[in-house]
Amino acid sequence: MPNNYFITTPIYYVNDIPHIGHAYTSIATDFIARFKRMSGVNTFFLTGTDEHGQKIQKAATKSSIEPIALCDNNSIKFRELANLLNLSNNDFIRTTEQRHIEGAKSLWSKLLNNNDIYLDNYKGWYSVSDETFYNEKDLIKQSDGTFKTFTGSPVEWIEEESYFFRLSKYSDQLLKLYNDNPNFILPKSRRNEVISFVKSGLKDLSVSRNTFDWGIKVPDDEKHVMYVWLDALSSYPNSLGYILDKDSDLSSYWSNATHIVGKDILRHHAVYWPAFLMSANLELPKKIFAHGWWTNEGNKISKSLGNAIDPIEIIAKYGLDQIRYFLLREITFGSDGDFSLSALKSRINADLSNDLGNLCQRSLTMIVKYCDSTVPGHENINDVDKKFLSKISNDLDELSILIDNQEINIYIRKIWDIISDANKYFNDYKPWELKDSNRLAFNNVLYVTADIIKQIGVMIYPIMPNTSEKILDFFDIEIDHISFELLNTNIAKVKIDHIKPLFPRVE
Ligand code: ME8
Repeated sequence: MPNNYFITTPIYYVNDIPHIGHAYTSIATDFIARFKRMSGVNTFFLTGTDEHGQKIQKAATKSSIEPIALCDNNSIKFRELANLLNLSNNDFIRTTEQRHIEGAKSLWSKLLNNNDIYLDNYKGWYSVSDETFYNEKDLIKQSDGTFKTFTGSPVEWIEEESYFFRLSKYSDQLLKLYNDNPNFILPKSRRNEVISFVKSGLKDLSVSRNTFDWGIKVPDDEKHVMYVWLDALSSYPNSLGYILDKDSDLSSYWSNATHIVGKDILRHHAVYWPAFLMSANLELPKKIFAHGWWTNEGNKISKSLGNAIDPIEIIAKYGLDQIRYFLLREITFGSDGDFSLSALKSRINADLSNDLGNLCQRSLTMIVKYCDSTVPGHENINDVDKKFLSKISNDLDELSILIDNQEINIYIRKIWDIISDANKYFNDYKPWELKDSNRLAFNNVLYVTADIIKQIGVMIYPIMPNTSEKILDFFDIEIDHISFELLNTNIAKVKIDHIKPLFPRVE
């Protein structure tokens, strides 16, 4: 089996501009993609935009423009955000692209050929904001008698002719899938929610709409457009050309696919999506990971509250790597968390400026000042130092397991434990007291500290690629082909000619 790995973010709706929640999912996915590539895995990372459906059509009407014009305008903003976030994505798919439309239609035909699609009438609740059909029992009744969804969105009652997918037929197969593959849905708490949902009884799913026309036309019945989720989910394999051609150049990536999503859209990915693929006789993804929800200073982030955090603004103010670090470090990946400026500033000042920045600054400046800018040799290294320097290499397997379980913040904590050990090492040996009295010991402390800084530079690459590049550049190491091999690069006698502060403190 080829050493391939496919990882995706959700494809984001273009009814509005991106906010911090989108940036979060993308950064976390980028972290995993970069880590996998460093581990020598051929990684294909997909992101993109979801451009059909009633929500987009309504937003376009509101702005008095054609839906495609709205899509073009806002899709570019998501693409620009991907650049700004320094995402290492291999593809950016738009659901208005022909390659996607053909793949989505082909998926529909496969479901139809398997006799899983039939025409009937839908009568029930629909949330345009979530683009989701809801059973009344899954809605929250408010004091004024109206209903809202668990995501807080309003619902409307709709009645229209619709094609249905025989979702109910797949209940047992889905439960078997979850049972046979305990890591198919992570984290575990969310897996349990999905299992309860399926066990509570699946109804057939409406998979077309005919009261508006902004979507992919149903093959052979142009009065209907495909339900936007059936359309959108197929974008993942369509990026690889897999639905149209299982033997396409990139199709083999599909056999090892991981979808990173927010908890709001887990049901679509963990229930509808595998059922569609089972019906179409296509391979299933290997893992669906649902992360938690960010609030802003304790409040739900929503357009109506006017409190959406603009990633462009916050990055301009605090720096990209600072924001990447904060988002990945602040909360357990999978749990909810709160975005507060005080927490952001304290992470920047304590973890980045003090712990990492000062470690580099004070130790490497000593090399520049007292060692003719040259990293000392390691002739005097003792067993205790050797053990310290081999810690990261020895822990690599354990760190990889953390990433396979999506435990990103624990990975970061472990790297910061090493930074703290390095600071302690430097403080305990007090090289400033040794520089005249014991040159051998002085050189040794500076060598060991510089080497551990180099290793930290390698390990922070998935978190903060720009900072990683800056640190490795101190030692003249280029990161074009970054891999864990760089942990072993010998830096003795390397010339260091410029030490720039990494993270200015913030007020
Ligand atoms: O659902 N906290 O697109 P979308 C954390 N087009 N993550 C958040 C967040 C928050 N407050 N707000 C949004 C869609 N997200 C569909 C997906 S995939 C085939 C189709 C992130 O623009 C999170 O990943 O509404 C969430 O699942 C996603 O943005 C929803 O993006």
